[in-house]
Amino acid sequence: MKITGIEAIPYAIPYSHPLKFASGAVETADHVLVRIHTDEGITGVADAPPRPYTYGETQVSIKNIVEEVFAPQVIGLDPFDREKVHAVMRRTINNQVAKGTVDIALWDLAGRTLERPVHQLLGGWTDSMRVSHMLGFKPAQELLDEALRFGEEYGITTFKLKVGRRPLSLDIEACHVLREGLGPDVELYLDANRGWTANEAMQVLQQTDGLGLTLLEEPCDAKEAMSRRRLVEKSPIPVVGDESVPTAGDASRELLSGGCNAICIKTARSGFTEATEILGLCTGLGVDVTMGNQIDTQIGSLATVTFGAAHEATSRRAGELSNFLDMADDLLAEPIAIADGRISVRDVPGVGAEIDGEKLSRYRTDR
Ligand code: MUC
Ligand code: MG
Repeated sequence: MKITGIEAIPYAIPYSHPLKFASGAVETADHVLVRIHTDEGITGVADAPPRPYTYGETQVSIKNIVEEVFAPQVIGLDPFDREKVHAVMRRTINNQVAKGTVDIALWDLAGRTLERPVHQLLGGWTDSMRVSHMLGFKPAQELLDEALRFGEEYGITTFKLKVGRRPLSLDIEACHVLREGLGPDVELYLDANRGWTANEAMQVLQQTDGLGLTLLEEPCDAKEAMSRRRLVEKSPIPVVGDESVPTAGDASRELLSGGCNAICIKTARSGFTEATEILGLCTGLGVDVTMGNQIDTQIGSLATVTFGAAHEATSRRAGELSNFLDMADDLLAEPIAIADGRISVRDVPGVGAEIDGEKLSRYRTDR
């Protein structure tokens, strides 16, 4: 079997409810659909969500690196020789989302060829994940209303609150209002997207003590190595690395230097292959993992649940899988359903993302 071509198709779908957080905001899903074609007529597909404010990749840069740099070196290779494709991609540093998307498309291709679901090829642990919903910047009462609505409509009982605002009292108040309004049984954790200093994060932890928060994600820039290490040592809850750990090498550096003691795995920027390496590192060291969301479409969310449900360690905690609900539309032919707070994997060959051709024609921006 040979790879005959790679397409990177830019498209744009607006958000009905844009998400705001400390490092940016997403108003439109300016994503790239990657399709890897083969001489056997089987195609693998995956979605790339550029996040310029986080990783420096844009829709244009992802399209270019995939079509102009990776594709010419990868065409002609057997798609099952994944390590050879990775050797090509490793020569280029960074560009994690572009690389991750090519990797997921290769796994999708493998699943479709072998006629097996990819969650089984990866590990086959279970068939669904609990869903954690992300709450963006809003006044405290609106956050509570949103959480209550998601609890009622979808059965979701885990929420990640976006924090990192100044004055700190904005987020501290939001934590208190949410805990008061949601009761003790709902899981609440925080993600500051580097919005604070490590010492500010410490202050927030002190002033939210007793609220039962479970995790603190990316409180400050990982470059604040000394203060961050002090925060990790003193924090009563795990400090999760997210944008500081897109690769296995980054994860090992942050864990071993004490910059974090839990890891957020995102398939959008690590693919399935590097996510597997990161997961192995975490289980070996005995640190917790979460399955994160890069404000993914339904295609990206299917990839996350495919990886998350495949392994025991990634399915212990709720996965961040619900951001697609804030989009006005999606390319997926058969929409994802959230029932009783869970999303199921698809029992079909590959990752299960069938694309609606009419929608792709409507939303693609290159024609
Ligand atoms: C998150 O967990 O940080 C925000 C920016 C990004 O790249 O991902 C999101 C969610
Ligand atoms: Mg995060």
